[in-house]
Amino acid sequence: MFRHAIVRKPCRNLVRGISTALLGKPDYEQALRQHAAYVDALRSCGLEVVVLEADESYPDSTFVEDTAVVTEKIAVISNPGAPSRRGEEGSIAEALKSFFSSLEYIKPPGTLEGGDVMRAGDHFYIGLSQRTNREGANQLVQILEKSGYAASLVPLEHVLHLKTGVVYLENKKLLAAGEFIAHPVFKEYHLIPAAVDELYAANSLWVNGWVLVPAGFNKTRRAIENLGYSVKTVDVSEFRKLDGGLSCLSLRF
Ligand code: CIR
Repeated sequence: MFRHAIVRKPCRNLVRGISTALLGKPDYEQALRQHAAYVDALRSCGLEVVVLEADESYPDSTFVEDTAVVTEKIAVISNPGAPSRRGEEGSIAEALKSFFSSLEYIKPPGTLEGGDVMRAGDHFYIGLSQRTNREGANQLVQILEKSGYAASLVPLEHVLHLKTGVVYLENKKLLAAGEFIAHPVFKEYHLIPAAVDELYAANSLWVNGWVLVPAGFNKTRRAIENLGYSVKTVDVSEFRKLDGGLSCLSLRF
């Protein structure tokens, strides 16, 4: 169960964020409203949410998930692989110091973004992506193993981050899309495929028994409901324009 979340309000410079989505520029006011509703949804799942002020120096800084890997035992500050995102992690480290007496760090030449790290129980899957290199992933494996966790590496083919395409819904269930549907590394799990025309909905988010699903992806929402989960839909259309999804917008621990 999670008790806390850290989020950061989107900044006006959001429109300059990295994007491959070809969905147009995000609307800042709409992004602010959607972000506030996202925070409400996290609170309604029982989380205490720290809301950091926007940081105009970093267009993508609302996607805080990429800046750290946090569990009930450890907080690891990442070294983002995207040059324009390097430095976002500094203020996240400051925020995490209120919860952890010491922090771990991914150090250059290692790069790692938290979106590439999926926890399933005490096992962590780390995607090797354009953003997370083998050196960064290996540093994280060492830190995790020191704390009693296990980890394995998953080379990615098409997606931005591991959790763009696969998320853990607890109880041995994975919601997956595209390259992860028949991936041998996940064969021990019960796999729920996101609908083929709803790949974006693979980035849904389990929070304390609820599953947050992006609004507008009804087939995937129904598939998750049919498993017995209570679903909350949250509209994140403005963040989707920057390749971001529900998990990207918070650190949960
Ligand atoms: C980026 O390309 O870094 C941002 N525009 C989107 C980050 C999404 N984060 C995530 O999947 N964890």
